[in-house]
Amino acid sequence: VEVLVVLPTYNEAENIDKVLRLVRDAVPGATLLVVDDGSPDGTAKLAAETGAEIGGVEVMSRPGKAGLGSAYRDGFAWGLERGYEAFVEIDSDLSHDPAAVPSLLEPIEHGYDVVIGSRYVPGGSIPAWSWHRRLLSKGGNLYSSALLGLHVADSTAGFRVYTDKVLRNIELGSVRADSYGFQIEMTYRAIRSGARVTEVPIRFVDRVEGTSKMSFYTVAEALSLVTWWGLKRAGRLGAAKARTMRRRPTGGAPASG
Ligand SMILES: Nc1nc2c(ncn2[C@@H]2O[C@H](COP(=O)(O)OP(=O)(O)O)[C@@H](O)[C@H]2O)c(=O)[nH]1
Ligand SMILES: [Mg+2]
Repeated sequence: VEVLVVLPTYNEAENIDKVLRLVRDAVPGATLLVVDDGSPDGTAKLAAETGAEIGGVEVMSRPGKAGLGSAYRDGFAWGLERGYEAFVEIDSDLSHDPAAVPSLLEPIEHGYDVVIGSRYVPGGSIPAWSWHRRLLSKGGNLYSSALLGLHVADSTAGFRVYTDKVLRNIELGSVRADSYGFQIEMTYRAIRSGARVTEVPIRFVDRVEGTSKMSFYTVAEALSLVTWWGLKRAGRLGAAKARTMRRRPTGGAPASG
């Protein structure tokens, strides 16, 4: 399959050269698309320079910081127009090991539509995070799974692969969340669209260079969106149940259709 690796960047000057080389080594045939939001530290220029050396690197320069979710939506749309078949999401800060990309692509060859690089399946790992950082990540995952019926251990993970088919099915243009909320929304939409989703274990490491762009706002956004989607889902499930009961007032033969 034709693989597009999308790397969103905002001020990743210290990481971009290394991550591009490692991704290129891991998936020699893939195209690497850097989606940069006018990083003041010159990330886009550095990406283009590395690209000139290693080949197969495209740089999309957007005018200002518009968020991770928006960067992926633009990157995916770019790739869909050009006929790519598998879309890899990976952070550009080396938290996700580029060498693991082939293990995420493998299930796609076996018919899966979405592959999540998971910290919370056997073999996966997270760094020595403080208890409150752990609680936030684990708690957020449990809350999302429970409210949205996801049956996924790591719905906030940002190391993944999607097929072109699933990206077309989920109506990318109307996805609205950013950051963690974006990952959860994509998971939820993919599952509702009937996609086959699987998780493969990954080792997540804390970034060494540069700083995190994660903020309290993005966590609050994810939390409120999940609650809102959960309420809508409960409403739909309740309405469906009421319909079934109206159709079968005596508890006789199951209603058809
Ligand atoms: N294009 C773009 N990339 C972003 C933006 N915010 C974060 N990123 C990138 O998304 C990836 C993950 O962000 P990071 O700050 O490491 O988040 P964390 O791992 O949750 O702390 C990194 O490659 C960032 O450079 C944004 O607004 N626009
Ligand atoms: Mg990071």
